Amino acid sequence: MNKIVVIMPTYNEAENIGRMIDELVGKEFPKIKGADMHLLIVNDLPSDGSSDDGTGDIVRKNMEKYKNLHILEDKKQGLGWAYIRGMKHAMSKLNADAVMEMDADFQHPPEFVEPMVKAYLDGADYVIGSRYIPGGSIPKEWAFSRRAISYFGNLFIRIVLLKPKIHDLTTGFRLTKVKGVLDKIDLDNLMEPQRFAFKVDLLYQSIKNAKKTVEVPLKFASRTKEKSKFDKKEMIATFKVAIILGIKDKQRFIKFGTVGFLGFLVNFLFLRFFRGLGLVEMLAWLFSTELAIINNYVLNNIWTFKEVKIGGIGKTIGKFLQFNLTSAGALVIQSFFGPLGVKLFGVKYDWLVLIFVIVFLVLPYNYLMYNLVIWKTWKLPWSKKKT
Ligand SMILES: Nc1nc2c(ncn2[C@@H]2O[C@H](COP(=O)(O)OP(=O)(O)O)[C@@H](O)[C@H]2O)c(=O)[nH]1
Ligand SMILES: [Mg+2]
Repeated sequence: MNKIVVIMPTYNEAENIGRMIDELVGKEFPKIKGADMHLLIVNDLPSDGSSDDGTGDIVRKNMEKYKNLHILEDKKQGLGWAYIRGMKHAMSKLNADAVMEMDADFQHPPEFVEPMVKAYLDGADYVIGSRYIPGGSIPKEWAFSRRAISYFGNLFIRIVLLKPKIHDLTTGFRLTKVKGVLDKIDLDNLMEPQRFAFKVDLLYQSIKNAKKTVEVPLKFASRTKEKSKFDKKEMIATFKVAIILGIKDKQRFIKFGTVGFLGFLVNFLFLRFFRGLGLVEMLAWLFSTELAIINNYVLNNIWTFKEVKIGGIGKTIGKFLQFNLTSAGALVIQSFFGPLGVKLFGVKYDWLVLIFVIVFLVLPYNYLMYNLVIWKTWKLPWSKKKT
C-alpha cells in the first residue's frame, strides 16, 4: 500500500496542533482508503534557547494514542529547513512513497487531504491544492488589497516561470511523489531555505520532474489562531526566487542562441576554407554546413542541454542522425520563406527577409525541435499521460 507522509511544520502552534491532530489523524486519515497515512510534525523551538509554547508536548502526548503520528524537533532555522528536514526523514526513515506539505493552522482544511491523495492514487505524481481553479477559493473576509496581492503575485510568478497552465504557484498545500520527483531534487541546495520562498523553487523543480501535475481545488481558510508569519520580507524573497528561476530558464535559450551564432561562423569560415582548397561549390557548402551541424550538436549537448546530456555511442549516433533531420527542416523553412519574402518585398530587402526568417522562424523551430524531439526537456500535454 502507498505510504503517504503529511509533513506539517509548526512554530508555536499549541493553540492549533491538538485539534489539528484529532481532525486529521483521528477523523480524516481513517476515511482515506488505499493509502497508509502518516503525519510528521516538524516542530521548531525558539533559536535563542527559550522554551516554546508547548507544541511539542501536545504532539508527544498524542503519539501515545496515534501510532501514525511522528515528531521531529530542532532549533528554529526557518520554514524551508523544517520542510527539508521533514522530507529527508520521510524518505529515509519512514520510507514514504509520497509526501504532502500542509500548514498546522487550519488554512489547509483537513478534508482537502483526501481529494489530493485520490489524485495521486489516480496517477498524478505532483498534486497542487489550488485556490485559483473552479471549486477553490481564498477567504471571503480577505480585504481587497490582500486578494489583489495574492492574485497578482501569483499571476506574476506564472508569467515569469512561463507556467500558464498552472493556476496556483504559491499555494503551500501540495503532494509530491517521492520516486522520480522528490528524490531527484537536491534538497540541500534549494534557494532561500530559511524562508517561505523556497516553496517556489521546490514547486519549479517538482513540476519539471513530474510526468503528471494535477491541480485539485482548495478552499483556503482564514487563520484560526495567532497571526501569520508571512510578511513583506517573505514576499520580496518569493518574487526574487521566481525571477531568478525565470532567468535560469532563459539561460538555456541564451546558450542556444550563442551556439547557433558559433554554428553560423563555422559555416561561413569553412565555406571559404573548402573553396580555397579547390572544392566544387556544392561540396564546399555541404561540408561546411555539416561541420556547423556537428558544432551545434556537440556544443548544445555539452553546454545548453548539459543537464540532459546524451551519452553512449549508440544513442549519440541515433540522436545525431535525428539532429541532422531536424536541421534539414530548418533549411527547408529557409529556402521556402526566403524566396517568398524576396518576392513580396523585393531583392533590396533580402537581408531584412533573412533576419526575419531566422529570428521568427528558424530559431523558434530549432529551439522547439531541440526541446521537444532531441533533448526532450519539454513535454506535450498528451505525452504526459504515461506515468
Ligand atoms: N517548523 C517551522 N514551522 C514554521 C516556521 N514558520 C512558519 N511555520 C509553520 O508553517 C505554517 C505556515 O505558517 P503561517 O504563519 O500560517 O504562514 P501563512 O499561512 O503563509 O501566513 C504554520 O503551520 C506555521 O506554524 C518555522 O520557522 N519553522
Ligand atoms: Mg497560515
